[in-house]
Amino acid sequence: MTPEIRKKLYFEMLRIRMIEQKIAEVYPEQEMRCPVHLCIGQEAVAAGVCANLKVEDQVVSAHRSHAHYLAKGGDLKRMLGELYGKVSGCAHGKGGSMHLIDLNAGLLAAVPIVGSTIPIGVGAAWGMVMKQLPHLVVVFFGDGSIEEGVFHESLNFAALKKLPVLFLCENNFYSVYSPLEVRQPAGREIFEIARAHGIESHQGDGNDVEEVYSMTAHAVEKIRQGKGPMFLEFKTFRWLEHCGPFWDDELGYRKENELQNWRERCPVKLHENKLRSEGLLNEHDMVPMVNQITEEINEAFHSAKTSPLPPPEMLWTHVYDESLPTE
Ligand SMILES: Cc1ncc(C[n+]2csc(CCOP(=O)(O)OP(=O)(O)O)c2C)c(N)n1
Repeated sequence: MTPEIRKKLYFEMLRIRMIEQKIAEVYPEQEMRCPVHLCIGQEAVAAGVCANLKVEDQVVSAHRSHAHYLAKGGDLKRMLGELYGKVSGCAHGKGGSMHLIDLNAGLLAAVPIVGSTIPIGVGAAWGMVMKQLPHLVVVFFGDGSIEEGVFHESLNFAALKKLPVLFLCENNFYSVYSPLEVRQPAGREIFEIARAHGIESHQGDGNDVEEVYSMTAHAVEKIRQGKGPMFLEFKTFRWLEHCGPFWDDELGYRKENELQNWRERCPVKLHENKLRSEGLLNEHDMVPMVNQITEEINEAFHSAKTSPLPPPEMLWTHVYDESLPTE
């Protein structure tokens, strides 16, 4: 891995972290009129995976989608416009945080019905095959998705048709307040379920961005060679409440010290320390980086806050794709 890639991964994670921290900070102003599911603590997965993708590769995501959107090259102004429900938003302000889309960047859809994006991604991958395009699709989903029946149908179909799809499970151990222990038999590993469908599957450390990057590079290479789907499970942890900008550890649904232990393994800090110890990053690099991101964030928030709301007549637009033949 070149020093440039390693530094780019750091910048990407820092940018996602700073954007989400700003969303958390201003959310209580009550101007963003949609729920937000923040991914603070999970930045390494989005950054490490998407750094291996081309613009033409497609990504689908679920309710916790900001990092995937940003890492895939989605436009920040259009993302924040969407969170503020404004016409400048990437879904014209009609979708909110859980319906991000940026076709120019290959972000096909974010859909919050748990598990629902898995067959959408498989369909998109099948489309790639039918159109003989050399690209692939990445489906991001959480550990909660594996309990939906459509997960198994989709994996079976993708394996059967050898589709160019990477199933990417971000295992943060909780579905809202329910830990994996009350949802899955003891000792069952998620990546092994995928393996049982005949798909090459691996498990990695989702807080180590270099591991995420390398494992994804291997998977993407195989998929591009036409070897069919791959499955990666990365273990990581969400720091804040399931939905919203606040901390909720006082509720006691997580094990004692669990959050603290994961915070000590902050993906951004881990990578920063590594780069610093190798002399690849120092204070002189950090200051302009932080300034650049801060400026970008301020501009994007200003744009989102000052953009108009969609006019009432827009209620009837973008409901169906009018360009499609009706017969
Ligand atoms: C079919 C369906 N059931 C329940 C919900 C409510 N719900 C929203 S997010 C969520 C938890 C999903 O957990 P996971 O997939 O592990 O993602 P995480 O929130 O941990 O990132 C649930 C149950 C939903 N959106 N869709």
